[in-house]
Amino acid sequence: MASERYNPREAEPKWQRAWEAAEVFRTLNDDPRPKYYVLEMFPYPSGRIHMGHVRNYTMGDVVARYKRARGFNVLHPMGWDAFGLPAENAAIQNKVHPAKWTYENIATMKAQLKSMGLSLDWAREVATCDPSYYRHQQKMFTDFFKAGLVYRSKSKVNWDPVDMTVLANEQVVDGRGWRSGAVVEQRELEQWKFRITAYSDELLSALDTLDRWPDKVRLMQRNWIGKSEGMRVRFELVEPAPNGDRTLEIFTTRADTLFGASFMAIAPDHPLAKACGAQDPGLAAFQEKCRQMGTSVAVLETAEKEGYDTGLKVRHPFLPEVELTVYVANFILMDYGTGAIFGCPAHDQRDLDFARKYGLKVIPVVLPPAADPTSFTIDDTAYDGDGTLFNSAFMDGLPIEAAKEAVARRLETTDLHGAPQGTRQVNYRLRDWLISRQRYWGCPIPMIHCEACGVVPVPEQDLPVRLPEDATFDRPGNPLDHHPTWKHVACPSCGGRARRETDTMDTFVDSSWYFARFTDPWNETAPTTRSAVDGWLPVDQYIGGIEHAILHLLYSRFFTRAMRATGHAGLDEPFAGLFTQGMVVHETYRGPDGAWVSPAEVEITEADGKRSARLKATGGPVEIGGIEKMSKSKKNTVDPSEIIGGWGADTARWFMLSDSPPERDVIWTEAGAEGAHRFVQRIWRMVGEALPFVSGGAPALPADLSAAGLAVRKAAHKTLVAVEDDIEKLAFNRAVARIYELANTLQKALADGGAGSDPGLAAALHEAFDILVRIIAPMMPHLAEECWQAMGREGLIATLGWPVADRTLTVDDTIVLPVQINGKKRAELTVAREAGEAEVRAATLALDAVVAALGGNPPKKVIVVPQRIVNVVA
Ligand code: ANZ
Ligand code: ZN
Repeated sequence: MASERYNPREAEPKWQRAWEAAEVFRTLNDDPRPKYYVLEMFPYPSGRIHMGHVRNYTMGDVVARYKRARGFNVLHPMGWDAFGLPAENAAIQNKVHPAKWTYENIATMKAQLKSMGLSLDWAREVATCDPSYYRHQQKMFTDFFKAGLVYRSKSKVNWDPVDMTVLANEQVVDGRGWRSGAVVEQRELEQWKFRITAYSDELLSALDTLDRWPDKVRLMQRNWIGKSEGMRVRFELVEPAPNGDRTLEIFTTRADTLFGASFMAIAPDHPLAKACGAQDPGLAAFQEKCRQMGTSVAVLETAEKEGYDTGLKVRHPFLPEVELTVYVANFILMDYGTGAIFGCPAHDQRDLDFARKYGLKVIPVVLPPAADPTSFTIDDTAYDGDGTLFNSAFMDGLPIEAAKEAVARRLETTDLHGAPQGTRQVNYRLRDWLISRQRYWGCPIPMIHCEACGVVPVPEQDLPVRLPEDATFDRPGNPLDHHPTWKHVACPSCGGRARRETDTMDTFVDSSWYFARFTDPWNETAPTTRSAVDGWLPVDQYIGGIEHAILHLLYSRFFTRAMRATGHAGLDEPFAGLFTQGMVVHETYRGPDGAWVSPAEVEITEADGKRSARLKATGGPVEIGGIEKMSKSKKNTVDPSEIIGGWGADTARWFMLSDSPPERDVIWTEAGAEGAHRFVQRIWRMVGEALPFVSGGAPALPADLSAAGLAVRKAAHKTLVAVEDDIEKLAFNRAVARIYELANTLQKALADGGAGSDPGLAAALHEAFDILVRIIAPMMPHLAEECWQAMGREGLIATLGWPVADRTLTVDDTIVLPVQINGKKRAELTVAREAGEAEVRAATLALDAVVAALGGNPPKKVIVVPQRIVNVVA
């Protein structure tokens, strides 16, 4: 058998069938063993799996198989994030129904995932587009509504007038709809929202408890929630405004800089701006211009700061003689703070840009440490660092924080028209989550509009509100809205004529609770079963891409809290451990005409260390470009099915784990995959060569093991312990490297040929191969089973416990000391850890290198630094 090559095309499907027949990966909720929930972010069924999926799911599978072997009741489910725009676009372009398109893709991708040999409990599969899933989402929506966590309000949205739909900020490219190319308008529409801001503070503070999340993800969430502590300050208008207002209220985090104020600015849609615009056509035109620009962060950060003088003035709170002009400015947002600010150009860059443009004063009030107050000036960079106050009356000499406190106390106790002039205020950048989408392929929002009763939730017994199957996609706008009958219903409350909500939910809603549904997907009457969801959650290890670091994770954290508030779950945090894996990247290629060509079309040759490429088909020249994230647009993708169909799943899995730390990008190369495959074959060959010693039952280990036998045992047990540690830390590449080392050691031991006459070594090899095959099993499960069978072992490795390491073998009882001769390192000495000075000295002088250097003369000196180094002076 040693000469036979391992054939993954036969072995892999065979073992997959064996696992399935034995229901090895079926997970029971009432299993008494300790639970372990490992989950990878479920895929969008776009058509076929890509290498990113292979990497992500391989990592999760290693953890799942390892934890199973360690005695946990492992939950490792899979499903489909199946609603979304691509299905609807396919319907428009190819005249295929979104459901058909989606379910066909699911079938294809499921077969692909199965070919990877993932240890998934497919019995728990869910697809979010299935009424058996979304009915429960609708139930929770109505529960959230009743709990005040869902509401409807007017919101400014990006409106694509050609596609007749609302666009997310990311779908607006240079002010135009990403698909239609039409100039996007800002419209006020009634939209459904989740009250995520009810949990702003909790979502922020609980980040501190997520100690198994990457710091960078926690930081991104922290910034997204954006807590800022500041003050609301009311400024008195010198003349009452056209709408009768006598004060203008602003929000600031830097009340300490009040003496540096040189203007006021309000948002274009601030009530005061509207009142002034009604009387000033120039202002109205400016407001319209701002409206067209939109309010996305990218736009606000890059657009030139512009303003329009309203003619209004306010009085400075501490300097009654100072009057500040009120501008309408394009960089002030209405939905943050109060939609109004005081501008302090010296210490805020936007304010400085604005002041320079309109020739306003720049008054520095914070002096950097060691700067000279008589000469310190601001040119074109605002100073936002630390310092002490100056030019600031009662605050002079105070550090910033103390100055904030001083000014707060003063404003809180100053009266302005019967109210304190200032109040402390905490603000969050986080906004409520707008979930309305004017789309067909999403979860219908289960609400009914009745003229008499208002909005009425669809009663539970009428759920699910199913999508009509006979929708049409041949014109712009929302197919649910066009549908001739779907939206016409009787009001559940008064029985009168009413209209269904035709908006569907943002698909992020679907993915905000799927991890909870997996815990009991069979429950037909409720979204969750409390014993199951509370028993399984939190997910012990969640693995996915960094692109979901903010929204998906934050929404899921919100949803879990909302589920708790409505009795659907009993905990706050869904994911105890989070790991974000790097991307799969690949070289790019351009053909003779400059167009991208795929790796499959390219032949690479290497001559004199230089790589060159040409087209396989025509021999035409190909330019080798940079290494980039695999993407269809650059055609630098590799099809997982081709890899799996050719080299086998284990090769793909092994390579995905081997080359880089899992959090970094991994470069997919043909050579790397080939190397992984060589290793697969090498393990197989070694097992074949070792069969005389390793087949059948374990021989007893003799008490007086030979040195060779002991070395093999030590190598095996050390590797075992290290691999355990690596997998626990998700350091898969390190585990792989150690397994390579062990394979080398075992290969050498076999090659030395001593095992035939050394029963101790033979027994050690028996044990070592046992360990080797079982520790590769989480990574290369098919190969492991095949080897296990060849070695004549019983049962499936997939059902076996993890080998138990003998810790006495993993501590070294010898040490290696460097030996220097006249100050230069010339040799190494291996001695017993407890060896005394005399012993070390004698052993040193017996070393070949030392004997040669001394040339028969006695050494002038031998200095032994115990446990560290030996110096010989010749
Ligand atoms: C005066 C000031 C002086 C400010 C200074 C900053 C530096 P964060 O930390 O993000 O909360 N601001 C307040 N409301 C705004 C709005 N609706 N649109 C645009 N900008 C707004 O930022 C708070 C600061 O952002 C506030 O503090 C205010 O400018 C500005 F040296 O007030 B500051
Ligand atoms: Zn009614």
